[in-house]
Amino acid sequence: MSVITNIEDLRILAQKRVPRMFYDYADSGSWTESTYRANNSDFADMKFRQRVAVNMENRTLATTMVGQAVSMPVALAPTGMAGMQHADGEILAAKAAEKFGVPFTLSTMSICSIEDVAAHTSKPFWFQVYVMKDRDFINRLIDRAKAANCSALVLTLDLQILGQRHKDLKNGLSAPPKLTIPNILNMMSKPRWSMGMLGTQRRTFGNIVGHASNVSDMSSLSSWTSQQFDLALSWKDVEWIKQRWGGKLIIKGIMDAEDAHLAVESGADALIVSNHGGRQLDGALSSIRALPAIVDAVGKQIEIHMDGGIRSGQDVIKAIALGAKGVYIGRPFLYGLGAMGEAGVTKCLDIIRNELDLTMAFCGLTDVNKVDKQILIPGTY
Ligand code: HOC
Repeated sequence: MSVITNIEDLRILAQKRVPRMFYDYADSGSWTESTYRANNSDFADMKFRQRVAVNMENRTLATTMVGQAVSMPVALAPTGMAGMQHADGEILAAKAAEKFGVPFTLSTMSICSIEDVAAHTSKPFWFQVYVMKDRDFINRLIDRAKAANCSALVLTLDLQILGQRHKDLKNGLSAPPKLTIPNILNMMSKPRWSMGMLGTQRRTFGNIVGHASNVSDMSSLSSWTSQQFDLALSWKDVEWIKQRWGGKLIIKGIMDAEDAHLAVESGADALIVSNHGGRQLDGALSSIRALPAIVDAVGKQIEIHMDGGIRSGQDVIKAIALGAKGVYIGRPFLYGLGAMGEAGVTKCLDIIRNELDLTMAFCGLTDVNKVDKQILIPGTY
């Protein structure tokens, strides 16, 4: 690969450099992957109004997400096992995000722990939790996130059961990978990745193994998930977590206006319109198609974020135009991480920032806070 100019270039490089099991884990959806594909393709149907002879000087992308200053309305999404795309992946991504002035969200299912990331960064990052049966473990995670000075908690509500992902089952996904002959051969064909992993101690779930009293073996992820995640999750648990955490709470996985109203009632500060990157309910609407109804329902009461399918700054500005205050990118930064470590995440953010900035100017605006539906052609969104 010569010059990297877009997110697809990073994806191609990551696919070459990351072992198949972990590349596939990041870059797949559930069942037929129809929602996974629609998340991105539905953006392409939306068209911009091009404006000319408008003063394009002094443009700004700076705004806020849950009251916190961000250099552009983009956060890094919580993504499981980022530390398997590249050794120390969560630390590297958090460092790139910090330098860029955008939030990094550490997943509970990360390889590097909350403490690992806190030790290598100097600004607050965000932390993501699920509702697991073991409430003491959630209490301990919340205490650890507070001790690490995390400035927002993201609560995922759409993963109490795991959507079936064919590739993960076929690849026998586990972290660290099981040392079968096919896995060893595949890892040997990825020398940069393998050398990095040999140079780090962080090869399994740092927030969980050694911290949750009932967990010693994470080798079968899907059976672990089905044992640990609480199927009886209710909005009472959300209220409990809000009260236990006491800080900014962002609820992730809202796709329905009725649930959006309940999220408002639970006391959350923001919600994320999300179908988990098309990894859970295959056949659900794309996030960008679900966004307008949720903005109409509760947009005046709660801050609305979205994720799913964003591969460019053009996609970011379309989501902002439809009422999102901020968006999250998952796969784009994982591609960057797998391709080139911290430099790849920085490259990803740089690409998205430039595309967002130039597209805003082409649409005749200079301040991202002024972006609304006026930049889109009616009938295309
Ligand atoms: C297989 C690991 O959000 C995902 C993540 C984390 C899932 C936890 C179980 O894969 O979509």
